[in-house]
Amino acid sequence: MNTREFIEIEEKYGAHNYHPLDVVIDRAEGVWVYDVDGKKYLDCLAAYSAVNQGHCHPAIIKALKDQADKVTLTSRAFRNSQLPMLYKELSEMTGYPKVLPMNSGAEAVETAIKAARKWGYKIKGVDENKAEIIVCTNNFAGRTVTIVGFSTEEQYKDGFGPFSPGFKIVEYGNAQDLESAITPNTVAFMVEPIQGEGGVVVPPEGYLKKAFEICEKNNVLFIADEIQSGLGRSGKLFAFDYEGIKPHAVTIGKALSGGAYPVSAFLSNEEVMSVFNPGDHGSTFGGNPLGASVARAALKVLVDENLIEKSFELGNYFREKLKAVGSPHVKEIRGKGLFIGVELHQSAGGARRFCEALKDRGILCKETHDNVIRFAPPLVIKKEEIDWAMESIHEVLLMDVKVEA
Ligand code: IF1
Repeated sequence: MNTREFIEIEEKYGAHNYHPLDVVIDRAEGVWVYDVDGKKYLDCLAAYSAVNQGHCHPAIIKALKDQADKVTLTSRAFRNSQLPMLYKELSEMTGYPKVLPMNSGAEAVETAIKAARKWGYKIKGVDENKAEIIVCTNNFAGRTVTIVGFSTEEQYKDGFGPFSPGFKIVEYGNAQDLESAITPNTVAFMVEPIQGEGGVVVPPEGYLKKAFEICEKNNVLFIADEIQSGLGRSGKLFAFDYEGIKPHAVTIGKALSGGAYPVSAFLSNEEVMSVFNPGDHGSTFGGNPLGASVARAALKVLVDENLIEKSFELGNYFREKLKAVGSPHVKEIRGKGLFIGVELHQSAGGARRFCEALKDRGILCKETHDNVIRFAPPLVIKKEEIDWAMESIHEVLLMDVKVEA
């Protein structure tokens, strides 16, 4: 079957909750994906930073296959030989002494919300059911009803109410706004150190540090949502590392498994994690040996292949090349490491058509918030592959540009 035939079947039977590009991917390796017609594309989305290690990384796939032949799921009613080793390796790598494993990013975020609220009641002394959590404009933290309830994107909320109470929204990047929103009932401030879906928005320098200080001063948990920005994407282990802070808690996911299996986690300190007693919280697949084995391999690849440093260096290189195009369509080039957003002027006619044009040239990107093209390839990308892509990106960013006679 060809692309068109696959699309017809997908459109016929599938819910229309996405509007994907018309490319039907059949296999992938490293930074390259191949469609059913045999066409080859450079993947500049990396499954929203879930395949930082590159598609089908051999070491990760080997871990998946080897563990699949041993045991895949024990439930948490019993223990298994992979989870304690993931806990240890993750704790040593991140400096967080306690780990709670889940599957999707949203589940890690829901875990963070429950931990913050219970910490508020049991340790901070907030009155029962009065806990407030502060989040930011243009946040994206997942698709559960509670999480979309504090989104500022109307489409993510439309038709899904009623929503969970206890959330306040402040302007991203505005520390004063945060300080003004804090009350004695505030238990946490949850923030993406770099907003992904919000358009790869890097907050003003010093914002995260100031926000952390405000949280410390008010006995409020600072929770960093690093599900997309973390694990090397930003050129550091965590994007908050650029500000030299250590959040009280962190949510991770996506690249934690290198895209081979859903694995996420909530990381924190002994005090916060102490609020969870047996039976309080959990998940059928959370902490399963197959996911744990895959996550261990994925973290090892990040370190062994020096992908965090590569993201830092090649991200700077990529952004410099994008700036050098000097396209009048481009309003701003943002990002850190290989987490890059190119915001276009309204007059450019929207980012989607640029992504379509790039697809026709063998490069897969995703627009976000209408006018931003996101470039976030796997961190294993080579300099020469960026150079190859830049030839087409250069052309596309200058399309319809009237050259002065
Ligand atoms: C979709 C967006 C990105 C995330 C952050 C938590 C989660 C995500 C910072 C939840 C997930 C995914 C969800 C996916 C597309 C993608 C996305 F466009 F939706 F917003 F990356 F920007 N925190 N982001 O980015 O993790 O439950 O999905 O594992 O829903 O379309 P999840």
